[in-house]
Parts: sequence; structure tokens; C-alpha cells
Amino acid sequence: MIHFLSDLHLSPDTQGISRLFLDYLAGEARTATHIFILGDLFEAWPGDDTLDDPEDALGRVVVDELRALADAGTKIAVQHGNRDFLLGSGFAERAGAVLLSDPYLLVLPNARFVLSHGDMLCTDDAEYQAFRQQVRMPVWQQGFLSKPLAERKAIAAALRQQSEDSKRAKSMQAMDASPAAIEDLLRQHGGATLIHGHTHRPDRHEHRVDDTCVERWVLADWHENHGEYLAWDGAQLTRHALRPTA
Ligand code: LP5
Ligand code: MN
Repeated sequence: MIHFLSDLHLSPDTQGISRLFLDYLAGEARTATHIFILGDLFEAWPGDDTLDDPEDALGRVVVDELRALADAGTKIAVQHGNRDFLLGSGFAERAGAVLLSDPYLLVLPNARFVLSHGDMLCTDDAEYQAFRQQVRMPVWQQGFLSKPLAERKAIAAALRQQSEDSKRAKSMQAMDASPAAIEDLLRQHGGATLIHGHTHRPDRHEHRVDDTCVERWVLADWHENHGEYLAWDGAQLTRHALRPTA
């Protein structure tokens, strides 16, 4: 089995989600040969030195449990989301994971998947795309990461608030993947099934690209009492719900 999941937004404020995820890592994830985490594993990631922050144990707990899963034989791949695009080699090494490009083409014996967080597809949201372009520049990231961790955490918190405020003024359509961007990506990856998250609108869509029908699966975001992963068993994709144990 191969699992795909995204948009957990792990934070010390959402302990139910953390518990669901840690239970998943110790349980159902062990039956997977590979898990692909397609972005926004964390609510905000101000840099890998957060793993040495005495005030924040969550990152350490998560990397330790990811590492235990990797040591038990499951391969772990992580893509950047718009909240945790600063996950770096320090995180990956400690978690026993590999960081994937976005998009990433996964070629299997009888299927091809194109994997993306999904924020790059929201091209009608020009404000966000300008922000994204800026913060994905290595030189910008070096400058940001050279600030003290406490300052970066404060900036991240301010940006989260600003993001919630700015979203109120945006249309639902602007915050969804745009048809043109989807079509371009599907065409570039000739017929591969697209799997992405970010929009928090779990669904299965069919797109016609150059007379071929191509599937697009949108992953679910996680909540305090509900998580979800998509599983590929070699023949089909199915959604699996995760619920808290009593
Ligand atoms: O995340 P979500 O779901 O609320 O909304 C996203 C887009 N917002 C973001 C911003 C993040 O939420 C902020 C958290 C980042 C934490 C990172 C950690 C540390 C790095 C911080 C360094 C910058 O991604 C939102 C989209 C929405 O998805 C739907 O697709 O609409 O886009 C925005 O809200 C962005 C605004 O439209 C534009 C913001 C301009 C801010 C200008 C500041 C310039 C940078 C200054 C850096 C100090
Ligand atoms: Mn996202």
C-alpha cells in the first residue's frame, strides 16, 4: 500500500490532530511501503532549528515518530506546503524522510501520479502567488532564517493572522485550483493522475485533456476528530478515515 496525506497543520493548539497522526504512524502507516505527505504537515514551520526549541516539543515528537516508522521499513516522502515550505535537510535527516519537489511525478509499475501540495495551482489568487514567489527564493529564505527563532515565530504568527484576514476578502473561486493551471499540469504530465491538497475540498474530479480523461484527487485537511489518507493498493485509490480511539 502507498498512502497519500496532507494538510494536517500540526500545532501545539490542536492536540487531537497530533494524537490522530501519532496513532496513525504507529498503526496503519506500518502497513504501507511508502507514505507521501503532500505539504502542510505543520501549521507553521519557521526553520529546522525549531527542533531544538525547548518551548516546542511537537516538532521533536513528530520527527522521532516518523523516524521510528522509517526504521520499521516504511519509506517517507514529504513535500513542502505553504505553511511549512521551510522544512529543510535538518528535518528530513532527523525524520528519516526525503523532501520531494513540487510537482513530483511518481511512476509505478501500472500507474503514474503527479503529486503537488496544490497552492501552485491557485493561480487566480495573484496576491498569494506574488507572496509565494518571494518566500520561495533561496536568497529571501537565507535572510529570513538568519533572524532569531523568536522573531521568525512572531513573523509567522503575524502572517497567519494576515492570511486569515485576507482570505475573508477573496472569492472561493480564487482560492481554488484554477482550471487552466490544472490543465497545464495534467498536459505536462501526459495522463498521470493528479493528487493534491491545500484547498481543503476533498473530492475526485475528472478532466478532459487532449481527448483523454484524467483523474484529480483532492486530499482532505485534518480535524481534531477526523484524519484521512488516500491509499493506492496497486489497482485503485481509496479514502481511509482515521478516528480517535476512545
Ligand atoms: O495558509 P492559509 O490556508 O491561511 O492561506 C493560504 C495563503 N496564505 C499563506 C500564508 C500562510 O498562512 C502564512 C503562514 C506561513 C508560516 C510560515 C512560517 C515561517 C515563514 C514565514 C515567512 C513569510 O500561505 C493565502 C491563500 C490561501 O492559502 C488560499 O490559497 O489565499 O494567501 C494569503 O493570504 C497571502 C496574502 O494574500 C498576501 C500576503 C502578503 C504578505 C506580505 C508580507 C511579505 C513578506 C514579509 C515577510 C516578513
Ligand atoms: Mn496549504
